[in-house]
Amino acid sequence: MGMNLAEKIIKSHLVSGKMAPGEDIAIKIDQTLTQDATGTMAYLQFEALGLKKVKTERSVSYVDHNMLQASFENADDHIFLQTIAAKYGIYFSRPGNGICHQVHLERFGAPGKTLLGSDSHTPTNGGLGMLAIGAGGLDVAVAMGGGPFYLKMPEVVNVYLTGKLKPFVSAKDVILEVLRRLTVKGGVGKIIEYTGPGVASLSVPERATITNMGAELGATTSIFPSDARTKEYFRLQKRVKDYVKLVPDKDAKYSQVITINLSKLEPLIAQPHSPDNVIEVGKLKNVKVNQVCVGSCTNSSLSDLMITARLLKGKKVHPDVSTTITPGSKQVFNAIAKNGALAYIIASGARIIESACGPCIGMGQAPASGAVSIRSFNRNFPGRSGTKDANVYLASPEVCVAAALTGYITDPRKLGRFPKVVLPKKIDIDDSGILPPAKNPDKVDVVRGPNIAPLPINDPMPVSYSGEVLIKVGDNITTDHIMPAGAKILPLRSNIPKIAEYVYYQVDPEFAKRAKEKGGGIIIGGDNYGQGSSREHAALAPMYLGVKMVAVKSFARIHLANLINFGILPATFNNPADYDSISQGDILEMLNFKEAVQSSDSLEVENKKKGKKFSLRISLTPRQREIIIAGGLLNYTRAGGK
Ligand code: MIC
Ligand code: SF4
Repeated sequence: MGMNLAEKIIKSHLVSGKMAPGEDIAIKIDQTLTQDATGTMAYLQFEALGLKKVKTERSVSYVDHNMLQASFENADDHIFLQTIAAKYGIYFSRPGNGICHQVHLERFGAPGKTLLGSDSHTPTNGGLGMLAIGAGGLDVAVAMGGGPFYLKMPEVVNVYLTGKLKPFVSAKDVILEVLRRLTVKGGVGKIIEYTGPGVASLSVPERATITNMGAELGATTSIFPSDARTKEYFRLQKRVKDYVKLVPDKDAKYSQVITINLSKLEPLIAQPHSPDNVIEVGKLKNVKVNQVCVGSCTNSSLSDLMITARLLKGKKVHPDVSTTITPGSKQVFNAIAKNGALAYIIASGARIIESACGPCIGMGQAPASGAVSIRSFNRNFPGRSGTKDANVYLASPEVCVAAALTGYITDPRKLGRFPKVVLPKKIDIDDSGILPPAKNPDKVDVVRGPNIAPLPINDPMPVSYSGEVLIKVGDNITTDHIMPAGAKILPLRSNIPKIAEYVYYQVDPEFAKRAKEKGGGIIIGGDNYGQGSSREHAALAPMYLGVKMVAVKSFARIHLANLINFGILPATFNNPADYDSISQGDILEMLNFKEAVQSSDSLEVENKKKGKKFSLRISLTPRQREIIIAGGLLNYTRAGGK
């Protein structure tokens, strides 16, 4: 029987398990990437494994998130990351070199290889036929140490593309359409594989926009074939040697087929506060815009910036709109500087930001109170921009420019004719921003400033447990709710005791205080709990506060793995009425806590306050059960667990 693309790559990397959807498998990881906000923990964890050097084909450490240096913290992190990379055989992409996913696509991604990254948008590199998966930092640390990555064999869903995008309709609209159809939880347990005659009309950066924002579907990853367009991209990047053709077999099977006719797509926009809240731009009337931001790992490629510049050429941004433009990498920045496109942007009155995540993660450019912000980014969760009551919309660079010029959400087709954008056949390739590892690692001292706190270690699981419900939340809770980022909190990523003060800060500022007073406890949640970012701090910081169990209706993939990695028991409700019956402050007693994890799929719970008994479901592999009993993956690995 023929194989699809995802199956082909998984098969050639399979370490254990059966490739049937839902089965537990382990795959070999060829490359890893980290970024600074998750990287400091990942490298402390790698260090704790006690190895001399990474065992991957290529591991790269990027600095792109914590770029504001308002105090010593971020600078401390950068020096730590640079020195630890040099010591352990890791390439180091310096601050200013660009956003991890964009730079990895340009310089390291390779068709047919596997990539594990401590960032949920790692699937960006699926745009060039790579199996690229986001994970928590500890999973990435283990992969750097040569360990396989464990996951459930996903179903493979086919998005079959026909036709060709019309002017002013772009790759962003393709993924917004997929989000509209599948929703933010529609991709859980799935790989989204793009095929069909429409694929050839999309360049690698356009494909990467689509695979990038596939993260918002909750998908394990998204992938495109590697074809003539891929080869063209490798030629531009002067690394044709990394190109291999990779296409699905003609008789490949998929669990579901979704057809999208590119010719029929309209400019789309995701409304506040979820990436799947999608509507045609033309349907929104009289929405006044205060801020526009073009950039982020979704839409900051050379073609995105060239289109933005050409649409701005000879025009001025509206006086009421604060407009920022971020090139995704130094390569893109340099190219637009050399070909003059940057001059059009500057002359338009837009503000240029250095190549980094910036406003996407609330590192600067927080909108004004109650403002409307249109962004070419991938997430518009409440408060993520840094302003709690801002209304953030997500759209293509074309839609962003239309809003910047007119001051209203506007269908970009009203801007007139689509400019002819000719992309250069040649660009400067300059890897001086990527430092190779040291030739003499023994001579490198890892520099640890005061912002680098030691790793907290969890205790093994208790035999029985009785704890208070510290908080009860609803559906689609994001890791931005659980462990917010932004300019104030993100710099504390290397310091768990400090960052733990901010768990659930936006939702309930008293949470951390209460958790400490009660000596830990339990979190109750709804469906798709923990969607969004890969940040393991959303598990690690609750662990530090003594959270022992998170019981919800269903979990998002990466957060579930992170809870297990840090020894917090993830359990699910058998019955929605049990969820309904629980309130914050209830005491839940589980006399067979450890025994259930050892050997059962069911955990008996008594709600002491309500005098009610019910059971929770435990769906864990034998290995995951051992990890939780040990108090987390680090304890488990140190004790010789594989
Ligand atoms: C994000 O887009 O939410 C982040 C910030 O890149 C995160 C990683 C992090 O929280 O450090 C992600 O996507 O995984
Ligand atoms: Fe950075 Fe935003 Fe991309 Fe996350 S989504 S990696 S914060 S640009």
